[in-house]
Amino acid sequence: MKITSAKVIVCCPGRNFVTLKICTDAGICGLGDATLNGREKAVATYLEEYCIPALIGKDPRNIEDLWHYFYKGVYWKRGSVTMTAISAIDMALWDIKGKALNTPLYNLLGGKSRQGVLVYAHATGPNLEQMLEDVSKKVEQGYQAVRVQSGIPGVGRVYGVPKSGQPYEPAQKGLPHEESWDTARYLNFVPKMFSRVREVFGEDLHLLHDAHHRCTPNEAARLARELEPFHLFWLEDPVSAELQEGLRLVRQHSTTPLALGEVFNSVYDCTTLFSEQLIDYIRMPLVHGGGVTHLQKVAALASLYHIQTGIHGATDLSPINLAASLHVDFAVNNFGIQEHMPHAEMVHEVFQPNYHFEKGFMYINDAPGIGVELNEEQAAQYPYQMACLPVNRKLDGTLHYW
Ligand code: KDG
Ligand code: MG
Repeated sequence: MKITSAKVIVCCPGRNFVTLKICTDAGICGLGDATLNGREKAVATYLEEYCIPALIGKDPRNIEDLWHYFYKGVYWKRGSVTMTAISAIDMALWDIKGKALNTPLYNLLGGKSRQGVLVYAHATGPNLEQMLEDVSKKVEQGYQAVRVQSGIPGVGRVYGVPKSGQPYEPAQKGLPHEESWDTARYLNFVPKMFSRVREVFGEDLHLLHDAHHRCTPNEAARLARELEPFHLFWLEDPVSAELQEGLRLVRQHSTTPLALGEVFNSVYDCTTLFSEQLIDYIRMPLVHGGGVTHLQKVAALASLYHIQTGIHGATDLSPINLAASLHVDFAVNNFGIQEHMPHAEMVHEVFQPNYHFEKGFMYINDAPGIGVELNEEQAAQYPYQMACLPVNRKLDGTLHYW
């Protein structure tokens, strides 16, 4: 089999998505997600200018070899843009392989290790009461695990907390907008927030929280320790993990489970965290973390250190990425939980998914490959619109430095 053509499709059904489509002389095409929120065109250009010309004529069945060709062969290893491009190629090749063998991707990864994939929902609100209402909604929908975020009294617009009634979407049209932050108010507020959530919803609901890299290791240690009575499923990104050693301090002071890695793009971002057992869940997404091929290796290494997966699944990653993640979730032994933020209806005019949610779990049908269809005519109805993630300033105007 040979690759005969490949193209990049950029569309904006409510938000931007970048998709790579690779076709072969066998008449089989595969799809890969290449969306890097706020930097979509950088990945599209990287693919169009450098990767696609090098893919033509290659045998798509040699996925491992092609992964290393694009990883090692360029000399400039790693980085979000490069790794997102490699991820898209990798996903599309696995999609082709599944279709060529007429089997769903999970079968090629060792088969199913479980009957359903436990997922967590997002509950948010500009204040405590509205956040509690949103938790109720998620519980009514059947979720057994809920990530809880709320506006903080005395702090303006907070990252990841949409205005009342609006869906979660941290990227805004145009250049980056500015949000505010105050760590002291945040640290005082969050334990009170979880105390209230436990009071209303009891002990059985799994609760998660994302600190969005806002704390120093010492602040994060205090937060993790003060959250212990509320038995979180995890505390996510308490610190920015460029300094992996920073997690030692957090770990030494608390038993609250820690989840990191949604911004990682290589196993080398994880080695200290894994080998010193500094985290409990690894959040690396397929789309920025080298695709199925690399995630399998990350999951395998994590399993040696009693670390489980908790793959990133926000709505800025396309349905192709979510479906591919679910195949990995089904297959790996050390699966923990999968993030689930349902895409807006408009997104499903373009991407027809093969998964569904029921009573706290997600399921995937047996369509071959990754199993998501792309409607290119519909995609063309929604042209790219520039959008960026926000920057964060402390209340005195200082750009947040973590
Ligand atoms: O593009 C940024 C989002 O993917 C991120 O804000 C989502 O933190 C996030 C999460 O945990 O889903
Ligand atoms: Mg996060």
